[in-house]
Amino acid sequence: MTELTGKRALITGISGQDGWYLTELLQQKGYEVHGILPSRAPGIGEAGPQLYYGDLADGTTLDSVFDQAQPDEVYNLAAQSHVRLSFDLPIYTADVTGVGALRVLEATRKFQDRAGKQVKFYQASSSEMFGKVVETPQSETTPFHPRSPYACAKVYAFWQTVNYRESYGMFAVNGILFNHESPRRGEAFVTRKITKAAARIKLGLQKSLQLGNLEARRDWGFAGDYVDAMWRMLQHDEPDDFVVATGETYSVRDCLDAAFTHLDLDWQKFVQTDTSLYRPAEVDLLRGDATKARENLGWEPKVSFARLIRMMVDHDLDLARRELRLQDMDLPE
Ligand code: F7E
Repeated sequence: MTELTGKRALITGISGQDGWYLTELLQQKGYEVHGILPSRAPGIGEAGPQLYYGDLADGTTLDSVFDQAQPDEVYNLAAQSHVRLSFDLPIYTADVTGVGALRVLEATRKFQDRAGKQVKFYQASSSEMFGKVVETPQSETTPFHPRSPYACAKVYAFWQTVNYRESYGMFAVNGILFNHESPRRGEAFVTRKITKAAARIKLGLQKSLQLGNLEARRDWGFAGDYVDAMWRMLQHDEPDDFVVATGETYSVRDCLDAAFTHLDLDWQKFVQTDTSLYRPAEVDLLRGDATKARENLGWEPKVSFARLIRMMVDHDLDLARRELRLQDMDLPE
């Protein structure tokens, strides 16, 4: 591995799942990591990056953060990233997820001029942009058909990134990442909701689980593998856009099977469907083709779907055991 000590990275959304894994990866590579987060978050502080408070809905502090962080690479991971919630908060989502990316791009362009050095920009684009898919598997050449306010905002940010590359010659890239999960995944996303519930049901802490559409299919990978693809995109000779995916697709039902079977439970006894958890428009099936990333970046996923779900269930079982002990001791958490 090349010695990279001395490089500086700025990560927006550093307190999210991907921000945490990316911080660890970059620190291992000798980067000095700086990050923007909207409020105090547990976990990431322990990793030791330099933190700044900021919200992409308010871009006024970005210039001064850039001047302090002096980044060589910028990773824009911040977003209102929950698809279902984006139907309730469409304008906020457009502002943070769409225009927020433009605010970071513009701050990067201006800082690049001030600093007189190249600053590389990574945009967290999403497979949700393919939405009502026109072909399967989806690749870099598949047209977009977004199906939610979140996906529309991501399409806007995608094209702004391409335009900054083409208009200003910036090293600006889009990683079109398919769903990626881990024990650090937010509890409102379906895999984590399932693994947490399975573990709590196993220990008698919960009796049932309410879910929406069980037939939806996703290409689920491990977040730890996917942040490595982000970094590789910024080390590539040319700025370009890449799909990052496993090439396999599973249903929510398959995820239930994998999680509950790992704990010797039959999910059918505990799961109820709740139509209020359905989305006004659903993305039925996603499966990515990451050939371009494999051939050009030498990237490939290492963790299978089955191993990923087991890893998440085992982690949530530890948390549930801790919850049970606290309950038995009648101590506040
Ligand atoms: O839903 C179905 C739901 O919320 C997956 C984000 O990171 O990945 C994520 O977006 C599927 C959908 O992820 C529940 O209808 C059923 O079909 O885990 P999710 P997502 O919407 O695919 C992409 C790549 C992103 O960019 C996003 O930021 O599961 N589903 N029942 C449910 N989903 C949730 N959340 N909760 C349920 O109860």
